[in-house]
Amino acid sequence: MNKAVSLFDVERVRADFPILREIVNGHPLVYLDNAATTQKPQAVIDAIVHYYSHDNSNVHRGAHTLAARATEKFENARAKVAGFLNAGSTEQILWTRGTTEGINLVASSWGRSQLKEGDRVLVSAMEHHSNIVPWQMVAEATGARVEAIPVDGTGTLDMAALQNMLDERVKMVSVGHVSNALGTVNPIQDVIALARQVGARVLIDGAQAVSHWPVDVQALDCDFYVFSAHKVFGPTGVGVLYGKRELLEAMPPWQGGGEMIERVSFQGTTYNQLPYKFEAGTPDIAGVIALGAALDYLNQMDRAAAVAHEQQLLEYAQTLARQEPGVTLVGEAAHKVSVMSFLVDGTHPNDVGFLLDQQGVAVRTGHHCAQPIMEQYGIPGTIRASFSFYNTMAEVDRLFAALRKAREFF
Ligand code: 7TS
Repeated sequence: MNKAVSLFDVERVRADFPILREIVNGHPLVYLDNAATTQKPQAVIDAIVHYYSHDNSNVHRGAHTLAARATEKFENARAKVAGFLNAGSTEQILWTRGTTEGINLVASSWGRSQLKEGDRVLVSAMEHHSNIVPWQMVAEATGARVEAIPVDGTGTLDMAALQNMLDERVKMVSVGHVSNALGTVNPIQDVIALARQVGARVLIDGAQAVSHWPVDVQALDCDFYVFSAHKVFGPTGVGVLYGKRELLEAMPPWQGGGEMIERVSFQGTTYNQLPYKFEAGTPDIAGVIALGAALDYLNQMDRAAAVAHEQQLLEYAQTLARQEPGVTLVGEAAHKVSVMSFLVDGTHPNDVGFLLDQQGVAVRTGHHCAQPIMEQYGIPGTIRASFSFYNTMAEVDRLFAALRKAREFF
């Protein structure tokens, strides 16, 4: 047995995730939809229950013990995220509702204040819609243009094309760290270095990366990095936007309301300091605290062993897929996370997804909010099995057994 696997006790890890014991349609659940959302360890569930049972209060406002307790835990979670990303300071960690809101915040605040007619924003052809549409909206408002960096048939970003596209009119390069539809890991360090040569800013959509390995925003030297708590074993409704301090300082507030102000009067309002300038209204306090618990959970894990286990799941699944008659992989970049998109001859992905679900196997089917790359490949969508460290080789076998059974219906 490989050393990495022997270091990783998958059964012990599975015991931490109560939902993995669920029976679905009469079968033990095989959860292979981790790119859509990850499951939550008991520690995260406990953090939410504990917060509402013992600490519930509004943050930064009350003059009482519970408010102080809630505020301390809330800000402590911000420090955990700063550590998780190796950000320079906690003031550079802003709470959002998720990746989508983080990108919208940057597109609206930075984009509307910085972009003008003729400016160019580059995104990759395999982006999630949430890293395309906010830029199209700001382009419409400012006269800037959104252009796609080409992606080849294997799902690999065309770096030579990117180099050719770059000129001084490119003001933003916004790319995913990892493609949710294909699993491709993009060479973002190289993307950032190229963008720097023309003075462009870089936003990295980390939604699909943070569940696999630690990220160091200072080493990357990106301008913005965004992710969602629910994709990193935390709750839905919370996300993180990291930004370089000088950019965040210069950006106008996005939403107005409580918390984001210094002083309000009808003569003129002044704004709060970072990070509160961008945090109008009561946040998802329990969610933020539970994200902190999710990061604690990850930090006590051997993450190198976890990702090695995921890579073994991917390799095994892709090997079986290549041997399976009528199955075609979609996305075979050299560097991938444990996401396997595929097609089955003579079937529609949605029908296959339904038949897998009947056998307790949860996958996602469709365009995965990445319609442009599906259109480029001339397909309506794919069947996507996305593996996390709590999945097993036996579950990969269950996927293929269920697939063979599903095919009997066609
Ligand atoms: N960016 C990427 C790369 C994503 O994978 C997703 C969600 C988002 C942005 C949006 O994240 P949200 O938390 O704001 O919704 N991706 C998926 C998926 O692949 N299946 O369901 C959601």
